[in-house]
Amino acid sequence: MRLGVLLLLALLTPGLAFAGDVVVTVRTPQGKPVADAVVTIEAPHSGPIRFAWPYRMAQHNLQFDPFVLIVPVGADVSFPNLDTVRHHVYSFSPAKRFELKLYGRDETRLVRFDKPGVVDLGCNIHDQMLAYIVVVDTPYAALTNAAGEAVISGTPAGARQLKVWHPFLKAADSQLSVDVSVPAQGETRKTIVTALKPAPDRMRMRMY
Ligand SMILES: [Cu+2]
Repeated sequence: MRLGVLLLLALLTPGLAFAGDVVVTVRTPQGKPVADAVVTIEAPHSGPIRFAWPYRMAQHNLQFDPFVLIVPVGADVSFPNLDTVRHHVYSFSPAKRFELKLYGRDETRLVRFDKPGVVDLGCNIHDQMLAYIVVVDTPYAALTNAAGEAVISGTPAGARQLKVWHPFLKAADSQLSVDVSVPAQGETRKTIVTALKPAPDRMRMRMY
């Protein structure tokens, strides 16, 4: 009887029973870490997708912050203006076309992102302002840190496809795809080596 209950629990919580962590490092052929890369793995999941970070794209010191934001499909993203000047945020991307007409300090707008895809953001007033919202329909997603590392925890075990996207990645659609075998427990490591295109001139204020 007790064994039956345990088996039932294992069946009801496959994610807990057979899931591993995927640790991804993205770097250039010269060995430079690539920060702000979006790493995703497609795998079965149920229930709404929630990430631990805020769904927030601030404007601060005439820049967007963060540079790349991952949100789940259907997320409402806030766009607080922390500057004393006004901004006019827009996107022409197919995944989300919108504009937030001139708005001032401490004002916030909410935008819902209802389609997966990459949304390029700009500001009509400040040309150097550029950022990306990547709308995903998988909970297995993470952004690389300054060391070029991202950890996707609790991924269902099995043969999966891992995708890496970065706005300046030298590949079709700025994306690479590799196979990964996710263990039933513990972690697996993957290193992705990719060249980057030079950042656009208008972004020279950034570190890329
Ligand atoms: Cu602006």
